[in-house]
Amino acid sequence: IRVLDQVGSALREQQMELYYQPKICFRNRTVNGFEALIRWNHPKEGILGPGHFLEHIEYTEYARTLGNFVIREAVKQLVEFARQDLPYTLSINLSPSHFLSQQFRDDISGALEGCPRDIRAKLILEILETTAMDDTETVLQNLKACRELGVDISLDDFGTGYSSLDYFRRLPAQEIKIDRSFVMDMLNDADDSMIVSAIVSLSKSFKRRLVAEGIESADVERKLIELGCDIGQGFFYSKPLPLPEAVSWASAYQ
Ligand code: G
Ligand code: G
Ligand code: NA
Ligand code: MN
Repeated sequence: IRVLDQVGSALREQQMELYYQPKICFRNRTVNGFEALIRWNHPKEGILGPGHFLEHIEYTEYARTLGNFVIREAVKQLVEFARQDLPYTLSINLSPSHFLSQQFRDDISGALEGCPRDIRAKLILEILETTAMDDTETVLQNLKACRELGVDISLDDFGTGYSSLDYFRRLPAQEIKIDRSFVMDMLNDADDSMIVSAIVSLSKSFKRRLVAEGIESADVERKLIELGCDIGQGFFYSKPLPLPEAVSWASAYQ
């Protein structure tokens, strides 16, 4: 309860901030965009990651408050990228309880009101594979609403949720993000490596863009490129950074 109250006041006092982790397009060797990750710039504790507060606000009104903050920040940033002629996409994470709520559609369409379609097309919503499988009717409606707005859907932590292939093919998701647990150890663990290969095949068969997260070495990167993965993300490139640093990192990348 204390954490809850603190998160509420942190949002009001603008202590929440997005950090940006670059995503690399393997084909062009360019920065495709960033994943925005929430940080709490705590006046006493310093920078706190989501592990310190996220689970405490899930299923409370603050999940929605935080979600709306993140959506609006991301849209603001995409407008700024467009103004500077920067072609970057921006991926955001949404909490399951917010995404699964009735209010979600109004929240996302409200945040995108007046936003040109080419800018909306740069926004990617990361939905946990497990969330996408929940309460299918609302999920499908909300996913459809996002697609009508021109926003892309990414299935995050893919491989951890046991999706049925039949359900998977009906999900309007343009991107799959292989869970980092499979990527990090894929050169040492034959099972992980086979799971990554299977997900690569699946993404190709269904023509979904494939992102690998948790890349920590050149060897893993090389293997993923060889397998045919599209986009990479991980500490090998950069950790999540405050916006100005992320933008300079990206403009220096080549
Ligand atoms: O950034 P970090 O590795 O600490 O993130 C830990 C977890 O928190 C990740 O699973 C990530 O998806 C989640 N997360 C990060 N930012 C956000 C956010 O803005 N909203 C939600 N709901 N989850 C987030
Ligand atoms: O679950 P999700 O994909 O949203 O998690 C994203 C989080 O994963 C980021 O907040 C980041 O801190 C963490 N992360 C990003 N790259 C790496 C990596 O290469 N290795 C590890 N261990 N964690 C990473
Ligand atoms: Na994510
Ligand atoms: Mn993930």
